[in-house]
Amino acid sequence: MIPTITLNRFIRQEEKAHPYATGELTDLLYSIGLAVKMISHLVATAGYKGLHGYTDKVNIQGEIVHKLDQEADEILMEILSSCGHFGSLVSEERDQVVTTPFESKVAKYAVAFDPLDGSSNIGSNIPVGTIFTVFKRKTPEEPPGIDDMLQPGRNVVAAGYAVYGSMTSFVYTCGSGVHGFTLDPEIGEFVLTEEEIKIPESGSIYSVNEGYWELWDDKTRDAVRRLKESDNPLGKPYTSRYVGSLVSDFDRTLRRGGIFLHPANKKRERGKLRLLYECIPLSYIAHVAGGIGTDGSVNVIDIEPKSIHERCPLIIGSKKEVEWFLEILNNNQ
Ligand code: P6P
Repeated sequence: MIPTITLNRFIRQEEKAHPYATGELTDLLYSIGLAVKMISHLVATAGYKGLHGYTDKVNIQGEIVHKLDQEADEILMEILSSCGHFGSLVSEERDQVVTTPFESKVAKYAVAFDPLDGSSNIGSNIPVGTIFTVFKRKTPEEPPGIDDMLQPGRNVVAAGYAVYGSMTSFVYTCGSGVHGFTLDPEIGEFVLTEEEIKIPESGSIYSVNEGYWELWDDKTRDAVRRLKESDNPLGKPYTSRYVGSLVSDFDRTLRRGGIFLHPANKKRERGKLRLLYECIPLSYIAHVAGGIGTDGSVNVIDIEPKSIHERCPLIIGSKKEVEWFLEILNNNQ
């Protein structure tokens, strides 16, 4: 019988492995786990609660806000702003950084999240997810603000995501190992299912929306064409898989290897995905799991955000495929 190790118990065990841990990171991860469980229930029951469909709002991304985007954002904002550890909070759904009152009990951390990534898929029961990044605030003795968030991914103290699909899974890392959990709705707990997840050195799947073919530059087209033919690391055509929900496409890449990309194109020279709460957390997870995430030139975790909603091209997955793809983009092949 595999021992039932819940997320909270696992996080506590990780805390004990760090003699100088204060328990704050443990507590904030509990809060994130609670918010994710609440969003899982929200997503699972939204269909009959009239929560599919749109609000009358347009967010800073220029996207019509889904009712579920707003609900998930409110759950995360309420749980995380009240847990006492976050001074600054960024949500994909909010134009500005949200700060909590600057009191004597200093909130040491900052968090950025995409509350419900892929929500445009929700009506057709395609998995959606939550993605988060946690930083230590640069100047905790100062009032919180935007500077807390504009840090490169190498400064991440915790990153993770949830996938609300056939099961609700939760994957996170605090820098020493990437760990996976499954929500058991009967007991309301996330139970450990994989410890120390590693991205396979190489894979056999490529994942990209080829509808952008006409907008890509020639090198991107050349690399994608070669993935479909035999002049590539695999020596034969890769299998194509594309869900159109970042958490699903990344989660599959993390476990089975291969490459996912949402590259730059002629209409969006910095791509579609957001740096702070999509590309950095997933690239940090990929890095810890032995893979790599890049914007086509540099490792994503070396990029320092200049604004909280800036976009970033993303090429991520097994080192072998990503490095091969980079050589073509940078004309070494
Ligand atoms: P496209 C969903 O809207 C999202 O932000 C990600 O979840 C997903 O990877 C991407 O957009 C899909 O974009 O341009 O292929 O529809």
